[in-house]
Amino acid sequence: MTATEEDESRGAPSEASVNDARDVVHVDVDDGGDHRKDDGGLRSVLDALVRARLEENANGRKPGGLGRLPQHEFWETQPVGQFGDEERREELTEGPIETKSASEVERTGGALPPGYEWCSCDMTDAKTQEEVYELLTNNYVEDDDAMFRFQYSQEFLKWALRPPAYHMDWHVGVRLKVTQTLVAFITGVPAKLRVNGRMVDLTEINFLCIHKKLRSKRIAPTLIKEITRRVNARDVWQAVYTAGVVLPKPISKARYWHRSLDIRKLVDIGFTRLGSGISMSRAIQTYKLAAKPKAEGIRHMTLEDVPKVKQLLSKYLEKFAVAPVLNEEEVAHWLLPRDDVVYSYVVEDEKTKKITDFISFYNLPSQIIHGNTKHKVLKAAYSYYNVATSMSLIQLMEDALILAKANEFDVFNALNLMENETFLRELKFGIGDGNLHYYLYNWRVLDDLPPSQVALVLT
Ligand code: MYA
Repeated sequence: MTATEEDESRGAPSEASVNDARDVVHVDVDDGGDHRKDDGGLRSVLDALVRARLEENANGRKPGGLGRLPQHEFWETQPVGQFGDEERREELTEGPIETKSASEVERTGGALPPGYEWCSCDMTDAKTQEEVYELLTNNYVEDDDAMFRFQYSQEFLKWALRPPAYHMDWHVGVRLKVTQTLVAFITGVPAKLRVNGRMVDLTEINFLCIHKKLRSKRIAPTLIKEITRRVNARDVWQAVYTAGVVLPKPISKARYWHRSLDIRKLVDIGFTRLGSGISMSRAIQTYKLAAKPKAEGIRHMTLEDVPKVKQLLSKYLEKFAVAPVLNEEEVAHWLLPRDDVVYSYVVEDEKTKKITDFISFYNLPSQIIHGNTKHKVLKAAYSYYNVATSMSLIQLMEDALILAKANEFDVFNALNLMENETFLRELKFGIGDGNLHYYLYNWRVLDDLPPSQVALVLT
């Protein structure tokens, strides 16, 4: 734990908790629509058998008997790094795992359960935005104890899903045919990534979500195959994504850290516990911050700053093995301040007019699932990209905390990516309880990367 007086903070909602239930559930999405039939429990019987076999294998009771059963029925069929690759490292090369041509791509989407159909979600349409918002608000990522669930705002979703050159057909939905209710979602946006010195044009995959009543029915692999098909159809063959769950096979494992800004509220809602013998007044004192940032000349980033910020950030990102490659248009999209979505500040040298430092964080609230009338939402700031050249990163990030507090955030979250380890303890962050794994699709990386070599923050 850190030098602060609190115990471990809860991690950001992680999807680990919601993926394990394998039992069959009746489908009833309150829509009056054409429902997929339950299979009378056959699936759970099969699952139990598979589990028993996996346990036997794991316990080594049948050495060499039936051979190894797949631990990941779907992921072991995909062009991704596999567990055990390290044992045949000599035979493998870094880069694409398979090569195909656009002519091999299927022209239509794969089969969905009867009664469901594919759609593309038009994120310029207010009704669609509302539907996506509703699906995610009720069904997206929760923490392991189901206390908090991410609550992306509609403005945030527009920002995250409509970067320059985005494709509407990469915003994939599944609807019930009869009622048109949106019940599942997955998205891709175009991006460029530098990976161990090579440029990769790819898609960033995010917002994989299946309605709670349709879980554990192997719909996720169908969604993933469909977005893969749509991305391949545009001649793009690689993807990057993050997840709390462990899948074949992470290229890196990062951890969330949390800096309390409103300790009273965080304790009230069960996000944080005070260490034994620590009084609230002492904790408040510990986390107290100045009312105003300390850096001279710090101000909001503006449109005119875009070329200079691009230069500063691109140069900084060269240090890392995995980093986004952004043009000016993308810098403007991702980093210009947007009300209640993304906050960005620059430090400008008065004499030279150079931009020397840069701060950014985004606003991702979580619903307090069993919240009371006093507290319904946890307002969390997430560290995005930060560059310090005229001061230490510690000094710069102290200003980030001050600015987040001034904007009424309750907590400031940061991953231990890039050079973040240099300020986390010093600025009284506490370690969270969940990992965030980084993955590449159809791109092999021979050696796992420490999070300090990863400079990609996905929203
Ligand atoms: S991460 C956020 C994920 N979302 C949530 O956690 C929201 C709440 N949970 C849900 O909505 C569901 O539980 C989900 C799974 C949808 C997650 N990434 O249908 P199933 C595998 C990848 O029976 P369900 C994000 O958005 C699982 O290991 N695979 O399961 C990035 C199993 O496969 P295998 C996952 O619980 C997404 C299979 O699915 C994940 O009903 C990146 C079971 O399917 C996960 N987070 O639904 C997606 N969770 O048997 C990959 C479970 O093999 C993109 N699974 O272990 C790949 C690149 C595609 C584009 C390529 C272009 C070239």
